[in-house]
Amino acid sequence: METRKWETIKEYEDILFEFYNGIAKITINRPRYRNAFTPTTTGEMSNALTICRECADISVVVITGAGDKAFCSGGDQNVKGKGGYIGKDGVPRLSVLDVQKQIRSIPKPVIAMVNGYAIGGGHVLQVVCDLSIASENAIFGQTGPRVGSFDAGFGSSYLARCVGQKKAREIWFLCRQYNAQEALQMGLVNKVVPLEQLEDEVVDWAETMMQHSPLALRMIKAGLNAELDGQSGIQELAGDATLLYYLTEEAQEGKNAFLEKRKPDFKKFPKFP
Ligand code: S0N
Repeated sequence: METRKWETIKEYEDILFEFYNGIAKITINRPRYRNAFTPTTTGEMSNALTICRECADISVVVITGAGDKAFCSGGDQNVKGKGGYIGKDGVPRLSVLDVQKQIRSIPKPVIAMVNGYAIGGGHVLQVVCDLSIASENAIFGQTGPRVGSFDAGFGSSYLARCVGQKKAREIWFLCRQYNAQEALQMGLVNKVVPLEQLEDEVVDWAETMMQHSPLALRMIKAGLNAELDGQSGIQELAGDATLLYYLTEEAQEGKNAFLEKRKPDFKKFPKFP
């Protein structure tokens, strides 16, 4: 196992947010509760993901949990109230949904580094990541129908895209737990490694992707999402197309002509077959 020096990007209460060689690592830091999340946790994750999106030095995002027992055990049942999870302001929220949307829409690869239990809303978190690498001790499953909750959004529909409709229904209806090898076989994760090799493996995958064209990775992510995400998915892909268009001389000609108060000359630009 390689020792690497992760630098703190920003201090938070419930998460660690660190940087190493182009990789940002968000660690849910509540091992006492198997890294269950509260509105504070999800609010901080949202904030960190916004920084990951904005910061050009960050190429890949890794999400994990502190310790060697859990990735995340979902919503903290101690603060579950009527209408959602009650934060310090006394307002019930389901704010992990915002985190899920950010993970899907950030135009950079997000890797779930699954280092133990990924259960309930914690399991959905690993499902929505672009790639999942698990340690041999990782355990996967949904508990919703047993504990009075469910995720009928990405946690069901995207899960079914990963493992198939029958298996997704089994996972939700029976609330069983699956070990890492079973998760690998059903397409829930990309790779399983011994716990002590987990971070090395994740960093290796991140560094491999960082050798590739960031725009190509961005477009592939947007394209894979667009097929599933309806109009919001198409909006992401279309936004990327607009970004690329703005980089062309053809788009510059329109803007320049307007500012120079002349007619644009678009005839000179090629019409590719
Ligand atoms: C993870 C499990 C299987 C680990 O078992 P293990 O190793 O035997 O440890 P325990 O002794 O059970 O736990 C150690 C201590 O940690 C506490 N703890 C564990 N999980 C939670 C939790 N989720 N909330 C609060 N505390 C937790 C234990 O209580 C224990 O504490 P002490 O020592 O004091 O006894 C096992 O722990 C387990 O099954 N955990 C519960 C998993 C669960 O049911 N999670 C909730 C599932 N539901 C959701 O996540 C909500 C869905 C959701 O996120 C969502 C969906 C759609 C829209 C919005 C939302 C949203 O909620 O925001």
